[in-house]
Amino acid sequence: MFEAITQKNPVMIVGLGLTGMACARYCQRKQLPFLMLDTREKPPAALEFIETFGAEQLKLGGLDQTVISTAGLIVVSPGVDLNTPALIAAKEQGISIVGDIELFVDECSTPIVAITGSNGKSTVCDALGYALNRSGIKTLVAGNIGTPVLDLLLQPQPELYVFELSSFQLESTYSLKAKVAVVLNVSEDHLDRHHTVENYAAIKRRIYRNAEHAIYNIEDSATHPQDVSGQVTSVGLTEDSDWHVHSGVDGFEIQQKGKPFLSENDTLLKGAHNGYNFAVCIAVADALGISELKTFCLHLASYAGLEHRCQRVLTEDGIVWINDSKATNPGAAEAAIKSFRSQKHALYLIAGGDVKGADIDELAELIQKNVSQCWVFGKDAGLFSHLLPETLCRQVTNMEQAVTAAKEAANEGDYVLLSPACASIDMYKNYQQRGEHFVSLVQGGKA
Ligand code: UMA
Ligand code: ADP
Repeated sequence: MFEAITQKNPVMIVGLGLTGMACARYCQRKQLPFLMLDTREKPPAALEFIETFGAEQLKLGGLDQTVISTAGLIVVSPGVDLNTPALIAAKEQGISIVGDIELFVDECSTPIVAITGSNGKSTVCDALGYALNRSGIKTLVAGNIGTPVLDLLLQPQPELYVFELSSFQLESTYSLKAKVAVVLNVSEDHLDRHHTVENYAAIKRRIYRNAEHAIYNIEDSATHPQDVSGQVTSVGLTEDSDWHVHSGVDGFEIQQKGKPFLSENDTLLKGAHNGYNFAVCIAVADALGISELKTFCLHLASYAGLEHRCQRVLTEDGIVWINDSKATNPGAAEAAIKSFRSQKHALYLIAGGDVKGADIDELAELIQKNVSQCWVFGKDAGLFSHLLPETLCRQVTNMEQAVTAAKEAANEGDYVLLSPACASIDMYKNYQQRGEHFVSLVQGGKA
């Protein structure tokens, strides 16, 4: 991969974010000459880059085709579209274009569990890391969840890596040979970049290439592996799946051939979608050959989950406020509504933001059947109010107005769910900031 790199034909790192900084550190460690390029005039990490590597290696404000054409290798950040004209031209010229995951797998032969899907990636990766480490298997978790994989090479090698991989990362990865590869589910997301859901799903399924063991969702045909030579395991709600998420009056129970392994009564994390997530974790542990699966399940039971994913907000008003700000696509919001709908209490919803080209018809139907009132704001709020009756769906200008309205409407015992179905980027820095804003308004008393 590095044959063409010289002082005159350096590595060109495209995108000065977390990944770009990790790539620059990697090149410096390997003494590879490199330039950093970013389309933005002022990418957030510019100062940090200049302080660490100097300003000469930095080119901001666009991808100059003449500069790029001299690259010995191009390393793209996940946020950079491979269909950018300068990158298409470089590819036609024969310059290799890879992402950070490709650099990592070229360097490191420690087994990797690779997880992708539209929803549940971070929860599954984090829960796996939690339960595997407690089961005595030294595991490091990284990738789309937040830590760039190349920075792991600075740490002592573990026994196992668990990588969360986005479609953006899989698009620039060619040589991954995962020990276990999983596609959790596919629902509409990132269509502004991948254009069709078929294309998006095909990119996700790339994770199965050369995998020793593929795990898929039996109910979701877009996750089914095709032409894999390794072992294959199914997880799902139907009894004929290898790992079956049985749904009963007390919630989920995870079974293998009718034998129970873990039930919702015992887990800190609730909801049918988390039953599925845990079943995948157990299937992964089984595929890894962990003999003490019952002990592994006990660890899963004590896993408390990540912030901003169907997280209960502590309040004294008797209303159950749920922060699900990480629901950045319709599929995630649908899972939250299904988890919290009930005959016993009213369910209120706060949604909206940037829907990234996804279709919200099914979500609208679910809202109509299960939600007493919803408030929407942000870039694509109009899409919701177009599909839903005015009495059910009110367009507001911001989170303050939505929380104020919810406080007026909800009574003790009712649920108010922030599950936006949209990215936050039109009004917030990220989903964390949106979630924190919601929590502060809910807890602050005054919205
Ligand atoms: N950008 C430009 N010009 C550039 C380069 C980037 O405008 O030249 C923009 C991108 O369009 C994007 C932003 O800058 O909006 C950041 O992109 P990046 O690839 O530089 O981001 P990093 O800081 O390197 O973070 C990336 C992942 N970001 C994306 O995929 C957009 C992080 O996932 C990941 O945690 C990190 O690498 C470490 O591996 C975040 C994410 O939003 C959480 N992922 C998407 C998702 O989960 O839905 C896929
Ligand atoms: P990802 O990393 O894929 O974005 P997260 O675990 O961060 O996944 O969860 C993102 C959103 O998806 C949250 O709103 C969460 O409640 C929801 N979610 C988690 N697991 C699932 C699942 N298996 N199916 C549908 N939605 C899910």
